[in-house]
Amino acid sequence: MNYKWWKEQVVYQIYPRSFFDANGDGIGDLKGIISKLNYLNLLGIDTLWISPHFDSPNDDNGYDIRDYKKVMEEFGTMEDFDSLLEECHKKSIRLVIDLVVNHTSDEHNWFTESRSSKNNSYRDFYIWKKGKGINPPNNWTSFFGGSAWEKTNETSEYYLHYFSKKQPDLNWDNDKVRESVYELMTFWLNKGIDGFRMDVIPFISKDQRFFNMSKEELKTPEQFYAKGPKLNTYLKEMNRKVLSKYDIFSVGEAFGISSEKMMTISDERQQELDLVLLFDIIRIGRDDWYQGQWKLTQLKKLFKIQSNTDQFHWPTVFLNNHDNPRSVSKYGNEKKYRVKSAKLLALLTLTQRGTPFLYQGEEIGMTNFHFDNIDEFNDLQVKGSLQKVLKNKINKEEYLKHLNLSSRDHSRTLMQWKNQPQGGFSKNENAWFFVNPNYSEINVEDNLKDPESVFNFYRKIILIRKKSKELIYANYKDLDPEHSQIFCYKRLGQKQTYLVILNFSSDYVKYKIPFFNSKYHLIISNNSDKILHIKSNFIELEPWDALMFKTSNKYEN
Ligand code: TEU
Ligand code: CA
Repeated sequence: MNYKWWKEQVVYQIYPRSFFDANGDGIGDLKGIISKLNYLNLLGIDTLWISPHFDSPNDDNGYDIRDYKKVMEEFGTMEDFDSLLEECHKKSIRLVIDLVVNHTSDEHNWFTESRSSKNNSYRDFYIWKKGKGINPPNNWTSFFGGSAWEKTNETSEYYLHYFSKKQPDLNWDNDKVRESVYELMTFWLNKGIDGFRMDVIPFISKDQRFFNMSKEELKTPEQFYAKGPKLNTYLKEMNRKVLSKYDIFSVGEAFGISSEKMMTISDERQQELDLVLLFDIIRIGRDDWYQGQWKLTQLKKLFKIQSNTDQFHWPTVFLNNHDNPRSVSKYGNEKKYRVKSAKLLALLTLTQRGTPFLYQGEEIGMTNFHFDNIDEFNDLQVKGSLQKVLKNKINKEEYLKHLNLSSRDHSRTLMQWKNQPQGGFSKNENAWFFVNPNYSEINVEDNLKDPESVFNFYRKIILIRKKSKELIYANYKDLDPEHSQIFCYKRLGQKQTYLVILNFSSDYVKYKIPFFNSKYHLIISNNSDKILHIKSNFIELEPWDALMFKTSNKYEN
């Protein structure tokens, strides 16, 4: 096993727009992040990843970049960024930024040049094709609704956009595009940032045949787009020319790729990316906006796949991000057992094999928001998909019901700091987005005061992790893959073994622990630390109980 700092860290993702508004204009900002660094330090996280902070017209909240070397005005200035970096480093927090280079904004000057004429020197920065009669060049679709092609008046050709039409895809087959990307990466690296989270990185290489997708492929375009022939080549080049020259880490968002492909991208011997954010777990039961049922046995299977990778791979573990619903609402019980199940999910995330990525608000058990109406959503994907939904004869109520389970906006409501208007996020009554009305019960201030809070539970486990490299690097073994309510696994270290038992249900369960050992002692639980030793291999589990035991390996087997 290769020891690396980025395997041992706990990452915390911030969506700056919703985190904290320091200047009272109703939009979160960089100064807001700076003012909360003590809070993050207390939680014990090592690395911050901030969602895009660059100049943007905000068609997709910053994932459409107009100028890669300028800070979004609403978020502050370059001086603010520099002091954020400095303050993070003073507190030994690493800062990772979002690299969005599959596409730019259509307002980026590369694109305004590119669209202006066929012989402009930036023409080939993007992908331009002639239409087929009155139709676009092929049947590729955009994730935000409709065709992935948009025609412009200037030259009557179409450009490709996998996301909104304000997010034209860059042409990575053009050497100058790749050089420009490496140059902007170097700009930020020379400031001293500690790494990149790479947005939809599997999509950068396009299949140059531009064939139509088959009916099957149209169902999951992300899998098709992620199969571009030169992905590995370009990542190797990027690594050689840029990444390898700095002591940083890279994590690729891997929407659309299988766990097998993930293995090629994050294989240490291949020198491409360090880590990959695989989507299988976070998308369990999902089909686009549709959230179906899922089973614990399926979830366990997915953890098993990513945790049992060989020594050349290091997985990531995350149950939340800015594109997905709140974990306690999806995997836990957001009502009666909210606190307990949020703690269970904390124990799961922080004791699996891999680098954990937490998302703002998760550490206090924030829940999904309830939307009454489709017009209440901010996310452009909601309106973008509406046409398709209606065309497929699904009524609006059905769509809304699923959006209330699956929408990206659940994670984008305001961070809940205090029992105050706007949840203490802003002094401005007109913040850019909703605050969940449950901020009166769920907020940071109350969490800090209560020793039994979700926050303090996260803090405790993070501390346990920090003190034990053994736990971090231990092997993973699912002891009971077929049980429908209990997730029971071991982490087998060199000298110590950890046993984790999670009751993923609101039932009382009498459980027989497989491979019992009487020397196990409890090191943390979400049930007032009642059970200190397991006396027999039968254990009475209460709803959403989560326990971790430890033993010395001399008692194992
Ligand atoms: O998202 C990748 C992505 O395609 C999905 O996770 C996305 O949420 C979409 O809804 C799939 O249906 C990344 C960013 O995380 C996301 O916020 C951006 O909107 C997207 O890329 C485009 O940059
Ligand atoms: Ca602000």
